[in-house]
Amino acid sequence: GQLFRLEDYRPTDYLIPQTSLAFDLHPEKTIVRAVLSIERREGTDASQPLVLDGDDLKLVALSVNGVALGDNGYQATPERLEITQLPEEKRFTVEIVTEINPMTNRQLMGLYRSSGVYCTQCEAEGFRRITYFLDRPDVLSVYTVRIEASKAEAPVLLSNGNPVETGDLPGGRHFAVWDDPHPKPSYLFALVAGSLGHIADSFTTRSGRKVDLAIYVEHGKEPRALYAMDALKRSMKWDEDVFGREYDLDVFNVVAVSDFNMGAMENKGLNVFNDKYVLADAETATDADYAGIEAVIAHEYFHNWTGNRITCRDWFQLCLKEGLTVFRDHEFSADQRSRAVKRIAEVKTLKAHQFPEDAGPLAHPVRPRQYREINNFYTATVYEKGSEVVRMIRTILGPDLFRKGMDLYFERHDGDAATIEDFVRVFEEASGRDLSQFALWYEQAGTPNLSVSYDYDAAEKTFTIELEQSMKATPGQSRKKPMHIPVKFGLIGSDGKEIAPETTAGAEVIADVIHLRQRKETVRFTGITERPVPSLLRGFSAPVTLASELPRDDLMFLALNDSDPVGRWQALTKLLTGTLIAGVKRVRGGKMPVIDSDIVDLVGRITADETLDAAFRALCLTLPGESDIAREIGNNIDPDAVLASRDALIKAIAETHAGLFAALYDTLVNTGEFSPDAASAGRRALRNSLLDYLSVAEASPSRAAAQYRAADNMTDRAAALGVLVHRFGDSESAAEALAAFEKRFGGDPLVMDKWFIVQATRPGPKSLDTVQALMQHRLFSLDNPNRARALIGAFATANQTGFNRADGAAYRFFADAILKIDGENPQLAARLLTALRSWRSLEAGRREHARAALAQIAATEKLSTDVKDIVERTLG
Ligand code: BAL
Ligand code: ZN
Repeated sequence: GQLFRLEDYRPTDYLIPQTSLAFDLHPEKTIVRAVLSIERREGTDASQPLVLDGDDLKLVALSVNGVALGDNGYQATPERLEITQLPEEKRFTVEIVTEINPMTNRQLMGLYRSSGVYCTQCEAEGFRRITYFLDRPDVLSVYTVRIEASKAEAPVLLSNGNPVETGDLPGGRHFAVWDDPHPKPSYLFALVAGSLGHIADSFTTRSGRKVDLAIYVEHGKEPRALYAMDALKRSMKWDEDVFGREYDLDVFNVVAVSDFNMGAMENKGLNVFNDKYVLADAETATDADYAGIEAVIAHEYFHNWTGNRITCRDWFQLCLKEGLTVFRDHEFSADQRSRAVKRIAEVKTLKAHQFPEDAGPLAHPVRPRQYREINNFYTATVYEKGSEVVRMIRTILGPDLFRKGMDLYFERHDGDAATIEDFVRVFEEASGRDLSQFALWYEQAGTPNLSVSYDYDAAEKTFTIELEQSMKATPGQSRKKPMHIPVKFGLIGSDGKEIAPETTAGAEVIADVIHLRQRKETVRFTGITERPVPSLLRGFSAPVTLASELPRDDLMFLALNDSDPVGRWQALTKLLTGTLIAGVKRVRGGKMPVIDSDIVDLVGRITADETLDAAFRALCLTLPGESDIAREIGNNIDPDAVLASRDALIKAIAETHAGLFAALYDTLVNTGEFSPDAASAGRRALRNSLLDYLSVAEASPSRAAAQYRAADNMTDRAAALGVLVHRFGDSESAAEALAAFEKRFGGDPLVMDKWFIVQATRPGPKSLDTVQALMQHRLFSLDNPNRARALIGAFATANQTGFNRADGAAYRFFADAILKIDGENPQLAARLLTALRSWRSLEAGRREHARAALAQIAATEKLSTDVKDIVERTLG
């Protein structure tokens, strides 16, 4: 594949101010007539050809200013249309007719069919699979769209913007016309046509514009869209209240489809969703599903301003819209739920997905400087670390100057295709601060490590913190410059209260933030009358790893006393990780892990503390996962030893606290009707973590089997099933629950994904056989992204011992599956393949098996650009 580089950016010679599209929809032969008003840019003359992008297109007709072009006026291939015979005028019209086949489109890019519904996905470069176009985000156009289809097959006809006209046509066909007044790049184009049910509602914006809202779903699933609608209205209100952003069209439509590569897509006025992020009710969705729906509905809605009104100049700037919009959806969820619990969940996600990316062969800056396949850059780094960078800007500036900068961004760049430089500049201007060093966060890949040491001088009453930052080399970046790292901190006295120093000297300290800018800096606090316990990186104020020489007693103290819940959780996690890693070492030496009874006690104390949020206690009770432990170990990983160490600690905690846990389990039982609110979800989360411990203590599946039978909601049902399959997989109870689940939900593939996932993630080497058998299940299909992710994706990313079987059999199976998927859907195949990105940190035997599987993929002929790019970078 071709290498695209940021420094090669240059604007187009031609613009397309207006685009008129007419679709004549037929399953296997859809005709697209595109009328493009073209404008030649100042300084370009008619000898400069107009070169349009295509992908797998068939040109049917081409004319310029109404006159058909002869063969010598253009050159067309499926990938490119070059028009050389052009008029002298500055403005002219090009009319292009293409023929496409939605039925055979299994890449799910461009126009395709999902369960009989026509739908589109154009980001990043799918529009060129519909018609020839300047398919890049800096070409903004006003679209009018006419859709014609069989009325029986597609009674619903939707596109971007506002509805203009509908009518019947001869032959059982009908049409609709949509007009979107807001200039937009082609990646935001959307069309949906099919037989769908819907729910309708409305929202009145603060300036009084009444917006009709609708969510379209498969017939019969309408009630399952009600929560998404509620989340949408809350999002619209929140963006007005918190960012001053109002919606700008008469309608806002959301459509749920069952075949979708991404979570959802923010097309202007017509968001298309993976049905996983729309459909929910107590019977079929877990609390995590509800939270996911709320977040994704909000995310796509928020893109209307951060992404659509202000878009990206080029795809290198992807984080301009994605990092910012993730930050906005995080803040929304924090306001709707528990802020602390939400923040801890974000930190867990970042560490689980982004840190390994930053530490491995696929590491890239938040704003990459080069790519071969842009689809491979919709990553945790661009999204999650991109959001952390925006959060740090707010931490550095404070909320008021941050809002002032955002207001300036919207005011100055509305209607623009902007860059990261534009974004950083508005905050510099709003605050008068110099953010040039801070901007390195966009340029340098890798996770900075902070080494911290402390010194208390009782005679001088001074407390000194020494901070040193370092960063490992990443692909293409061997030497790194020091970064501007905002370290939020507190000094805690023995009474648990914050100590306010008299003076500070050394590194800049503003309020409760240390601004680390040099490689090594010292902060000296005076007037400190007792040795304080420092809490560093409160709220996880920067995406860094922290190597602190804090003694164990201080960590214990912080886990119980830090006023920052994130700080408490970080201290506890540090203690747990330390003891778990010590256990792994012993297991590998053929010994039993030594149980640290202080830590076991600590977990009990936090669990029993009724003053704490149930959701927070559930987070504390959930030990670092196997992949978290592996990541902290860093190299020479033996996943079996990791599992053994973790299970030993779970058993010790479970047996020590069985009485407390059993009593708490009973008091947390659901009473009354199911509600997905955060407090109720928190109680369920705590009760379900207790279920796992109690089942281990009781060494019996009975409690989980009883919970499974009694459950009146999916959260409790799925949790019970998880315990049965993961802890007692060979038992009658597990088999019965699996059969009952299949009987109850076998008609609903989306719900059955949970059934695939729970089996794919059963620890141990036998799970490979299970996964292979499930590939033959009547509901399974490698062709559907949700199914493939549920079985293959969950197995590869969430089953450390099963996937990393010592004999390498699972890697070989995985490589075969990736190659099969690549034949249909390269984007999906490439994404799944990233599961092998940390192969170099495995112990030698597994490492060699993983390398061989990657090499087998790399040696295959006819790989997609997507998979080729990932496999080559992964092998390095
Ligand atoms: N723009 C792709 C899907 C999303 O991030 O919203
Ligand atoms: Zn997004």
